Amino acid sequence: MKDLRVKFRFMLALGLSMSLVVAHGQSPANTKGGSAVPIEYSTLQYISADDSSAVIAEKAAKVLPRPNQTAWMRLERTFFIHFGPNTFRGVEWGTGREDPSIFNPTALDADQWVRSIKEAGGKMVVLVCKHHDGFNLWPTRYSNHSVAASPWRDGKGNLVREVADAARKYGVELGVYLSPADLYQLRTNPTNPAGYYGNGTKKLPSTIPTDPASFKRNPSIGRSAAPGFKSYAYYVDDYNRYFLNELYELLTEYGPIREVWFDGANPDPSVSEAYDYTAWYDLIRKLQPQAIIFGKGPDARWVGNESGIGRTTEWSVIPLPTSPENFDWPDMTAGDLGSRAKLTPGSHLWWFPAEVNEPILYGWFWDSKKHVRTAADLVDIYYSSVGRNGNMLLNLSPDTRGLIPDNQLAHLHLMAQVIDATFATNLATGGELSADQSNDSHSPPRALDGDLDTWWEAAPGQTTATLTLKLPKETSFDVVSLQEAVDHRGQRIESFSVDVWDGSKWDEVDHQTTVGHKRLLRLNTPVTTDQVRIRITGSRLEPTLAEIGLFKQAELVQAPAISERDANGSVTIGGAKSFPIVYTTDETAPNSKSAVYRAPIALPKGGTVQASYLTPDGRLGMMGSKYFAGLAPIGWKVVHADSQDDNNPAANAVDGNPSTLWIARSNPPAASPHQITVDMGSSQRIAGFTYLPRQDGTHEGIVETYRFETSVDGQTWTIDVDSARFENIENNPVLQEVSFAPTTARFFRFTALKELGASGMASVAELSVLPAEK
Ligand code: FUL
Repeated sequence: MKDLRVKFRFMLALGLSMSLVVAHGQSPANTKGGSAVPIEYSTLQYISADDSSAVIAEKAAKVLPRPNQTAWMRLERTFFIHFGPNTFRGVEWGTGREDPSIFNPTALDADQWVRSIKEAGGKMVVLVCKHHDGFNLWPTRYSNHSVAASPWRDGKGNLVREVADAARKYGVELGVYLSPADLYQLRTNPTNPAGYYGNGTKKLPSTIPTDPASFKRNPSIGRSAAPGFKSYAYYVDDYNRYFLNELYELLTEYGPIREVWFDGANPDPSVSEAYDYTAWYDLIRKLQPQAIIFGKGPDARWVGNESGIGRTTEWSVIPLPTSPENFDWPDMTAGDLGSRAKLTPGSHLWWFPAEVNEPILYGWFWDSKKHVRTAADLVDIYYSSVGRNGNMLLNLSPDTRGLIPDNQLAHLHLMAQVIDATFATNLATGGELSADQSNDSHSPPRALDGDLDTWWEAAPGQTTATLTLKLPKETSFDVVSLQEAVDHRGQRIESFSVDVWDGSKWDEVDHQTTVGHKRLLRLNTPVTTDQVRIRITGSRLEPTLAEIGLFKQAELVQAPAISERDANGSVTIGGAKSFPIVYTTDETAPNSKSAVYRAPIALPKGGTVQASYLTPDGRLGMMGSKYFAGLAPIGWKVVHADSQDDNNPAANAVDGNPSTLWIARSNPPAASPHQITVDMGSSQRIAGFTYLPRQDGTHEGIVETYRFETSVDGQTWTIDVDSARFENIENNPVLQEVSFAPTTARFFRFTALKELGASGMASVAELSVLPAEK
């Protein structure tokens, strides 16, 4: 009985309904004494040892999203804001030792933030309310380390309030990011000796919200509950009580909250603290049942990178090795998370959609040196996130004024214009959709009615189907949009092709795997036809389509392609269009008078190439942009490396090719720490270096902590940077640029002091140095 009660409490904590409990306990084998037991739709299914492959597929097809997920998936375009002490220090991760006086934006305008998001088609803003440094952007009752201790608005400011007010004004939903890792509260933080994090206190009966005056003495004493909310009892230690009280404040004082974002990252794991996720989830469900719990939580999963790239096969139904109430929600970064091969006996099938987060800068917090992703890149990201069955969560970074700078806004607005213009008119509307067979209650026109809650469905027993769309007239399009009726029928389609009629035969223009909430296919060149065919070639159960769309991008939406820089320091530009390409290398946007591209561009000292197509009537297409950091390795030689893998020699670290690696082996005779010395052939005046971590999606050997030294003669060495860390490199392995005092050197030495992964090897895609003068 006790067990059952505990289980029921967990289920409530996860927001599961009783229907789920019944479904969870159903006869999993689907047969009993020879007679078939129907498999009901449910938010959770369990695969038994004796389930046939057909039963497994049916169970996977009958997992439905929970109500909070339905609303969330339909937001599609959402935004993050990272702003805090890190903004003022130009770092990605803080230390928790920052003086709150550094938080002093001079012109902060949350209205500008949310207005920009609204204008960019954003449906939600997730505000980082407390990052890993532990500084609170609202005047919490439970810590002095907050805006109240800063000079901003004379210590009377509340940034969560300002963002919440602006969100309400613009009809944008609100989410909150609250970092579980908290360096200010860390027991070992000398600036806060009374820190709660990992302080080893006993769990005590605690009323949430706790009376701040008796937080440590007797936390069973509560303060008054927020209007319209109740108080709750938990049995927790100091840090979890602190965290629950912060959650309580954020979830009761700022209106409806759509998402609570739990980051798994922890810059200082030397002190351990057991997060009481069960209590946190329970409190969230009680205070804001419609909220999505992201990341370290049951409702939405990190796609696995911070570059905006979803999987081409992206299942929202994910097999969990244990029941959701007992699962600890690790990062799921493997390529295949949900194919049939993964649906094995003992799995609990759970709706767990992807969220695809990416910063507009090459980093989460603003710094004047960080480059902005171009509108063309952002449009690509839209297709690789929303277009691959995931929500897009694009971060904007206000600067030290407290404003989103113009260079971010320009690209943001152009991205939105392009996307909005592309999807303004569904060219399939008015067409006649038929299917080779259909369920009587779900005829083809339902996939063209603009309503996600009505759908076409294949006839009972059919798992393949052909739908034919006859267009009223010849139409050109280059984007195909498909949406399954996931909220009513789950995710089913496993493979499909799109064909167009060329007047005498069908030509296949694309073949893909999953669809889910939304799948966008972007064709390289537009096709013109009066008939389109969608062939569903594999499905877990009768396939469905809630909506079909055909769209046409503006002519010059795809930017010219800028190559990597070769070993001689040259960059080439190419593209699918026959128009001339104009370009610049001085960071200004190209215009009709800019140089016309004719031959490879020499960039031996690094720089930025920006390029657009130019039409004969003087119109410019979208701009492509690529930044090349540091000196090209012309004439460079590796003079020493502690070791090298046979297929990944040390020379690869300075070959100008980002896709080849130097891998230093972990086994003898490799020295530890791993080290490489490079002779640049002649003396250079330099002021920094760059490290490009491997870009192949693997993290093994990526250098996290390093030393960088320079030398004139290869004998006497100067340490330019020692024991420094590439912050957040595990989650966001982008190019790292490190500046130091200008110096003259012919040799440099890079030492890996700590790498990611357990194998003990180090990996480097490229190393270079930054010239003191460009
Ligand atoms: C990461 C964090 O470490 C970054 O600083 C950022 O907040 C990003 C969204 O998540 O894991």
